[in-house]
Amino acid sequence: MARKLTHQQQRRVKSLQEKRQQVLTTDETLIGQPQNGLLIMRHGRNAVVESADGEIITCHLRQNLQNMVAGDRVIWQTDASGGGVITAVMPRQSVFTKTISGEGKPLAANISCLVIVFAPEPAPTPGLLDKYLLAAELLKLKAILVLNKCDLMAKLPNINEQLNLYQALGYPILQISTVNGYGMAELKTILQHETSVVVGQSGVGKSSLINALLPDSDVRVGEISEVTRFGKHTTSNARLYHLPSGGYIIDSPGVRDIDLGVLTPMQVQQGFIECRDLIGQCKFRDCSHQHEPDCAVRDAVECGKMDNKRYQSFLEFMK
Ligand SMILES: Nc1nc2c(ncn2[C@@H]2O[C@H](COP(=O)(O)OP(=O)(O)O)[C@@H](O)[C@H]2O)c(=O)[nH]1
Ligand SMILES: [Mg+2]
Ligand SMILES: [Zn+2]
Repeated sequence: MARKLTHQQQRRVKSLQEKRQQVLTTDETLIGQPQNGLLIMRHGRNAVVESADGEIITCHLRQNLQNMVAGDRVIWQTDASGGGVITAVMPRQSVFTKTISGEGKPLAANISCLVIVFAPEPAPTPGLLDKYLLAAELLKLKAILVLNKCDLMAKLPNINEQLNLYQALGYPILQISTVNGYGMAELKTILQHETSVVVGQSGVGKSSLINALLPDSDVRVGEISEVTRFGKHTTSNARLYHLPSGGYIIDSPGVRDIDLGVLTPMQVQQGFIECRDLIGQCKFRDCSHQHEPDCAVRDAVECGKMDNKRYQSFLEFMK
C-alpha cells in the first residue's frame, strides 16, 4: 500500500530525481566520438586533457571517475558546451602515490623514470641516494642519477668513489651543469622516451634543471590557463609537460618529495638490487642481517658484492 511521503521525504526524492536528470542531460549532450586523450593536469572536478591532435580541452570528471591524475590516459568525448567529459581511464603502467609504500592519494600516473638529482653542494646526506634508488626499484621505474653543478666538483672530494659505486650497480650517471649547459644534451637524449619525475634534496638544482629542459614553461602555463580559465597559480597539482626534445616531465612540489612510508624488510631487500637475489637465503627467516650466523647479506658485504655504505643504508631502512 502506498504510504504518503513526509515533506522531507518528498524533498529528498525530488532532489534525487533532479540529480539523475543532471547526469542524463550531461550524457545526452555528448556530441563527439569517444577519443584518446592524455591528462595534463587535474583541477578539482575538472581536468585539462590533451587530445591525440595536441588540442587542449577542459574536461569534466564524472562522479565515479574521480581518481584521475596527471599522466593518465583517458577516453573523452566533446559535449555541447565545447568542453568534454572523460568517460573512461586506461589501466595504469605505474602510479606515484604520496608515499612509496602506496598509501595516500595518487599524485601522477604512468611515470617510467625517476631523475635523481644530487650536487657537490649541498652534498647528499648519507643514505639519501639509496633512498631514492629504493623508491625507484619499488615503483619499478628506471633510475637516472644526475650530478648537477659539476662546475663545483672540487667541493665534493669523494665524488669519484660515489660515482663508481652506483655505476658498478648498473645505474646510469650523468654529470651536468645547468649553469654552463654541460651534459644537458645527453640528458635530453636519455629523457626523450620517458615520462619522468625529478627528485632530490632542496638546493641541488631541480627547478633550474626543469627550467633548462622547458625553456618556455611559463608560456605553456599561460596558454593552459587561457584555455581553462583555472588561473596561473591556483593549483599545486602535478602537471605534465612535453619536453621539446621528446618525452614528458611530470612536475609539482608533491612529486618532487619522496616519502617512503612504512616498508616491510622484504620490500627493503627488493629495493637494493645487489641483494635482491639473496631474499630467503639467510639461515633465519627473520634475520636482522646484523649478527646472525649464515647471513647471506653480511656474506655479500664481506665478499665485496655489497658496498659497506650501501649496507649501512640498508640497515637504516630496515629499522
Ligand atoms: N654552480 C651551479 N649552481 C647551480 C647549478 N644549478 C643550479 N644552481 C644554483 O643552485 C641553487 C638552487 O637551485 P634550485 O634550482 O632552486 O634548486 P632546487 O631547490 O632543487 O629546486 C640556485 O642558486 C641555482 O642558481 C649549477 O649547475 N651550477
Ligand atoms: Mg625548487
Ligand atoms: Zn641476514
